[in-house]
Amino acid sequence: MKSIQNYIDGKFVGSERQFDDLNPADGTLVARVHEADEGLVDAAVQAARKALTCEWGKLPVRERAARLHRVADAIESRFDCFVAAEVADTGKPVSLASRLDVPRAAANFRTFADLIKTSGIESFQTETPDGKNALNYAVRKPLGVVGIITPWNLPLLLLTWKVAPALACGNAVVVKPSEETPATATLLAEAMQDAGIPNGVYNVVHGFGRNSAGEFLTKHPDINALTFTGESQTGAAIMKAAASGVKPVSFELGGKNAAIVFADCDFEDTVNGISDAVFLNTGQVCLCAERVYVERSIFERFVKALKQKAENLRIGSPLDPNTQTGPLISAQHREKVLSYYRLAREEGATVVTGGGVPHFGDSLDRGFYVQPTVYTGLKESARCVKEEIFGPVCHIAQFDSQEEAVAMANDTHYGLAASIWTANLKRGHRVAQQMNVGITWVNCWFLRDLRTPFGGVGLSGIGREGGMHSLNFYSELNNICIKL
Ligand code: NAD
Ligand code: 6OH
Repeated sequence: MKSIQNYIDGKFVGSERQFDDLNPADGTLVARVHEADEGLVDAAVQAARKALTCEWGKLPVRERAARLHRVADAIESRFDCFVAAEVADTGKPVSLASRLDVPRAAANFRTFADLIKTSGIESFQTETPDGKNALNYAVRKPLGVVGIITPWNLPLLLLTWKVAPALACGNAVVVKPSEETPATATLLAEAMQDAGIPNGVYNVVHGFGRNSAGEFLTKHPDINALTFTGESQTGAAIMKAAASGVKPVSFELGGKNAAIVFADCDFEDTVNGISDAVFLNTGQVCLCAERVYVERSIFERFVKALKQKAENLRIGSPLDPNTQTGPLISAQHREKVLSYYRLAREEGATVVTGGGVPHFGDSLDRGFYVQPTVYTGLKESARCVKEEIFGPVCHIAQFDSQEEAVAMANDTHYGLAASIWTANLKRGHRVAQQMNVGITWVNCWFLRDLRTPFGGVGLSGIGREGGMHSLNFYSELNNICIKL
């Protein structure tokens, strides 16, 4: 049986306590995972502290950047291993892991390696009261040891989105991947070794949240900052842990994202775009649109077209290159999604399509699949319209005026992403600027430029990462004022 170990100070470390890593496509055992106890988490933090004062802390920036490019090379040279590990852990289609997750992991390292070499810092010539001058400039220093906690939906993509800028800024990290998807974090350790990243710079501890590696890491006094992607409630718990040491936090949390479709949109492109926005990764992307607002004159036509898209999605084995939709991550998450499918009916939804579990007649029936689902007819106050479901499901409502659409889209405690679909770009700009979110796409969705600010407002997070925003979070600036 395959086993997945912790990675501490350059060594793979086992532990007596182990837990199962299951394949969501058929419920089979992928590996036994070694859970880090408090002692191992402490060893990882201490290894990271030591690494800061050794070789890594002294490397010139260009050499640090070169090694991060080598991490990207190492990911690319192990491309098939990363894809296989991510597919087995998440159940996502092999086509998706190959085109999104693994290439993005390499791109994350390349982007921040290049950025740290080329980024400047502001300076000011300051007039002084005695009629002379002073020069102000800032220097960038690492934060220290960064604790990184990540979820299961895009495990390698989201982990490297934080590890890459943290290392580019000269920090050492301890990462705690989701208990559901531990494999690629440990595989990344091998890429780190190939790339000559010194021992202790990248450490992995496996385990759960409360009373396990996640909580031990967030409470550890020698962590200097915490960055987290996951549920809003978990963010609140981590914030409490960070409060006692007044540690900086960066949070990318949940969403209940809206898409607004105007009658003048390019109909076919929009149906394709919304289909992706609702169903990609079986709806398990924080950016997914679970609320779709469509202008009345095209409402019926749009609902029909999205129904057809949902029914034509090829659901099946993640290993089949033609599969478009895999299972949900776990039996527990499927129960959560199905509870919303039941609730939608109770709340008076019209089931346009789906709402249940598909049947395959083979081993996939033991997997955690649900049908892609579209609802209409719910009140805006319905729980299914208010709460994040995190499955392949959306509710479509109609609107008459732009103002009404904007008001409905913004009527949420979340505020991660929105998308606007219209041929009228003037309106696209106007509506986009009224969205109460961190990211708005016009005539596209999840189109990423890694230099742009990424994050959410309200329950969707704190802070922004991406480009300079990441460098600013993962470093401290020391402003130096020199009287001339
Ligand atoms: P989760 O919050 O349950 O778990 C995320 C991580 O936190 C896991 O590693 C888990 O072990 C750890 N954890 C849980 N409780 C903890 C605690 N008390 N202390 C320390 N660590 C703890 O999230 P999930 O179910 O893995 O992921 C799904 C959620 O993540 C959804 O809400 C989704 O919207 C959100 N998400 C947000 C973004 C974003 O960029 N905004 C991206 C991906 C996922
Ligand atoms: C959430 O599930 C997706 C987050 C995506 C990113 O953080 C990114 O950088 O693209």
